[in-house]
Amino acid sequence: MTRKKPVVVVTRKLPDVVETRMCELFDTRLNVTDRPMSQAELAEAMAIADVLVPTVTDRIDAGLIARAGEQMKLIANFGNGVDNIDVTSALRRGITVTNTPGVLTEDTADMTMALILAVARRIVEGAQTIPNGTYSGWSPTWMLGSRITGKRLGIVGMGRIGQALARRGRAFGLSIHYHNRRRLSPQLEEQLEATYWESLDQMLARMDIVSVNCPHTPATFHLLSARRLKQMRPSTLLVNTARGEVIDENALVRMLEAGDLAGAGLDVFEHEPAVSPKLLRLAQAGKVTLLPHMGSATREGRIEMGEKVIINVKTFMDGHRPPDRVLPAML
Ligand code: 8YV
Repeated sequence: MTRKKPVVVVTRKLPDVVETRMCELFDTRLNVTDRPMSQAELAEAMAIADVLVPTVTDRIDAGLIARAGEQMKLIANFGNGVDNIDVTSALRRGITVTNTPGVLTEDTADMTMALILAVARRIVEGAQTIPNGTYSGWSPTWMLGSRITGKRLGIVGMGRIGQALARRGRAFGLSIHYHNRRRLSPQLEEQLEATYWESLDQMLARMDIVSVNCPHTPATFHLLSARRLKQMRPSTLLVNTARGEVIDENALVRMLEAGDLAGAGLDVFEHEPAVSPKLLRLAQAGKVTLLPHMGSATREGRIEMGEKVIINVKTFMDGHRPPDRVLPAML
């Protein structure tokens, strides 16, 4: 007897190769238009699906989870961060949640390093002078940025991505400092040549560059609050490729406007996809570099994320524990 294939609803367009394999394995409902689904459409999907495959652009909140059909058993997030999902409500309702860790580590660390370089060396501002016609030739005092080598990099959140950034930072001659919920093992600290700061405030006050690499959880919401941002020196550069919510964005804008912070590179925003008009003005003035949440955007990475989703769904549907189960202790 053939077993009925599980109904899997995928909320956004995924790479073709991923979609094709999902269609072979499951009763997969694709979103060929790639238009983000409304809350009503998500509710309809969750009423019929055995498995939902959402992305960072879907808000799977307690209300939606409460209305999910009895058959709905797995939310297999296409993404590492799960702050778009009310995991506690899902688990309480007996729905397993999985994510896609590991496969976007190196790409996101690359983009973080690229943002650090872009902000410190004014790459975007400089590149724009050629197409906009304001470049008239070299000058000894024009477009000067800050040297990277020899500076101190403070990493807020020393998980996989933080560690991958630390390795890149070392190669660029930065000295590595970090703050994390848990201190790394002495061996790993030695390998990364990293200095641990139990006090985030104290670390912030001493860094030349600060990079946010922690997930957004209730405990990290506005971790870089107005008070904490003020600990930083006016020469400090701040980079965020994690989640906008970790920084009090209004407070950050005020500091940049006042010249209390030298610059910022942001790949994520507090009210994504909306970007504050004040940040746009700061970008026009060359004070911030803004990217459209593209930290993990490589073709290879997206395929590997899809493969992880497939393994999680298949393993779960075969009655085993999926490899990337999200547990309450991780939140
Ligand atoms: C992903 C991300 O592109 O995985 C994450 O947590 O922030 C992104 O890099 C996105 O989440 C896909 O859903």
